[in-house]
Amino acid sequence: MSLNNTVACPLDCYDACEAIYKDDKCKPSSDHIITNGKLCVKFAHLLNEQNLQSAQYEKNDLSLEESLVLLKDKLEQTDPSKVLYYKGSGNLGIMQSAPKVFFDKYGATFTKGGLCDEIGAAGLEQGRGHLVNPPLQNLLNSDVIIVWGRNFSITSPHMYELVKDKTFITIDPIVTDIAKKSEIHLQITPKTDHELALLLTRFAYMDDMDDEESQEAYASGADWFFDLAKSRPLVSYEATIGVHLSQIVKMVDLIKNKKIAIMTGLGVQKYNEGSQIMRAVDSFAAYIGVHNKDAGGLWYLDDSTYGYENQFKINPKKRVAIPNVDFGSFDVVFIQGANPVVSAPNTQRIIDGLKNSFVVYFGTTYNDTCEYANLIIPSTPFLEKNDVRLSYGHEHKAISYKVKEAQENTICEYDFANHFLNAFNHEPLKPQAEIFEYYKNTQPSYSPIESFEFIEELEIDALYEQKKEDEFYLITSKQKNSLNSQFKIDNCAYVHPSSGYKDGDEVTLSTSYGQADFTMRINEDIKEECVLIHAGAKQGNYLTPHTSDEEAYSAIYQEVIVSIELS
Ligand SMILES: Nc1nc2c(c(=O)[nH]1)N[C@H]1C(S)=C(S)[C@@H](COP(=O)(O)OP(=O)(O)OC[C@H]3O[C@@H](n4cnc5c(=O)[nH]c(N)nc54)[C@H](O)[C@@H]3O)O[C@H]1N2
Ligand SMILES: Nc1nc2c(c(=O)[nH]1)N[C@H]1C(S)=C(S)[C@@H](COP(=O)(O)OP(=O)(O)OC[C@H]3O[C@@H](n4cnc5c(=O)[nH]c(N)nc54)[C@H](O)[C@@H]3O)O[C@H]1N2
Ligand SMILES: [Mo]
Repeated sequence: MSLNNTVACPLDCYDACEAIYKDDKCKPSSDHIITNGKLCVKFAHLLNEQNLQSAQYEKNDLSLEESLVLLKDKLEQTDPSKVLYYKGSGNLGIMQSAPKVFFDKYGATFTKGGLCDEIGAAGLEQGRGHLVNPPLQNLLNSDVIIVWGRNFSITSPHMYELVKDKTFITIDPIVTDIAKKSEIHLQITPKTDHELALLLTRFAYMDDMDDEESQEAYASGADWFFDLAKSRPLVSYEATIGVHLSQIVKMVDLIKNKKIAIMTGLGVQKYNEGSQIMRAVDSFAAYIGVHNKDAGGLWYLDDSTYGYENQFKINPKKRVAIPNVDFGSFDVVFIQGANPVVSAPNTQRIIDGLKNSFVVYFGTTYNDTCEYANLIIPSTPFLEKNDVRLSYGHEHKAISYKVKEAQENTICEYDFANHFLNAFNHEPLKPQAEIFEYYKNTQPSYSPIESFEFIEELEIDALYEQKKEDEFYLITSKQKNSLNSQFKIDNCAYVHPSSGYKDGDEVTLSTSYGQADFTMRINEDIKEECVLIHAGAKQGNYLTPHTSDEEAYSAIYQEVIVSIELS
């Protein structure tokens, strides 16, 4: 065991904190700039998790060794292309990628796209080639922070803590925690952020805020983008976006001549044309010259491995899009660190598919998906394995040393990969210490945006044109005390008092994809005509589409209209 005693929070979160392990306890690190001497409630929940103690086959305990033999036999008997490798984001340490190398060499089918940020990432990459957040120092140097489709203080509480005294503007259909702390809150109609970006561009132009100098330095197509912004009468935006022009004037006043940070999140992109929407937001940012300065910039969930050489390179022959993967069409489904029964879209379809396949679950806890697993292999919990945690929110990494002996009957992802590489006569991975040291010691330098192309046309079907008066937009976003489907889950549906429902009403929600029962909660913070169901709610994804967006093979959780009936 190493004398080094830092551990990295493995949870899927912008913050990626570091703790010090001492006397059987985790204390927050004060040296890690993001953690800054505090840990959050989700980390505390993680430490209290009931981890899997034993492998299981058809709900009966067996030894780890027996479970690995069983899996080997099963893989030998199956046509590799009929084996699906499905990885979630239960742990974001880099060692989680080790099993990919085995499944690639074996010839399994992989997934493509994602359930998270991939749509927005595609939009940003189209405009600027790569996806790298500005340095954290730029955020600290900014004057005004525009929080755009992100629940900043809840989903990245540590990053928020570092800048909480700045001036905030929030763009969100919900009166979020950060909206309450903001100078201005634009309570926008869902899926109209591209329209808002165009409207802001118009006002910025009128206020001489277009930054021609920086546009010339690295961008092309600003004129086309401005033409797009001009193509509609100003007042027509009020009705569709649901925001008064006076608020836009106020916002433009507040950001003029200021160093602006734009913190974008998943909210703008959970739609079929989410990549276009995100690119429109980024184009507004480029128009007013937010990029490539030493203060401010635009942040999203970035490619945290940018600048590193991938130590787990793969080249799968076949991939299937993750939102509409049909588990039932595979003979074996291997699920690692994911809980698709709650987190993936169209729950009924997921369950039907899992029932028709041999399901192997490789994870740390017994989750909803384990109910449908034929074989469960316990993964070693994070305190018992070496790892490096990169962040998609900022450039600071966290190092995780093995601080406890691994529990018997568990196996870590690296050892799992090598075990099967060996069993199938493939070359082993590089030594784990070498991979660990590489990620620990490599520090890619910041890559600014080299060239930027403004979005020049937008083809987006509005949800407001499809929604009937008595129907609702679906908002599904994160909750404070849970991490996706893990920990403390709130299963209710929230609506505005104007909906006419009463607190505690039992209702059935339906969409063209499915239906489910909920208890209603009435809350002034919800925009009228919206229904909020948190990520991780057991029933939420019975309502969501199992179709991919137009660009990134990724899930479009909010591309639905909801009907509500008292049950
Ligand atoms: N506490 C907690 N923290 C987390 C997580 C968690 O589960 N719990 N999950 C982690 C993960 S996996 C991720 S990917 C990140 C995501 O973190 P965020 O990017 O903050 O994502 P969400 O919470 O899904 O939604 C962001 C906001 O978008 C708003 N929104 C919805 N629709 C629209 C729209 O059309 N336009 C605009 N402008 N806003 C809209 C929602 O009301 C919500 O406030 O958080 C990470 N951090
Ligand atoms: N309705 C709706 N659905 C959503 C979202 C939403 O906003 N709304 N958000 C989406 C987003 S952004 C994301 S990222 C996905 C997340 O979806 P998933 O990736 O499926 O994540 P979780 O549901 O948190 O399940 C993670 C599981 O990982 C396991 N695990 C934890 N640590 C380890 C480990 O060290 N090793 C292994 N092998 N397993 C481990 C735990 O058993 C846990 O149950 O959900 C998506 N689903
Ligand atoms: Mo995510």
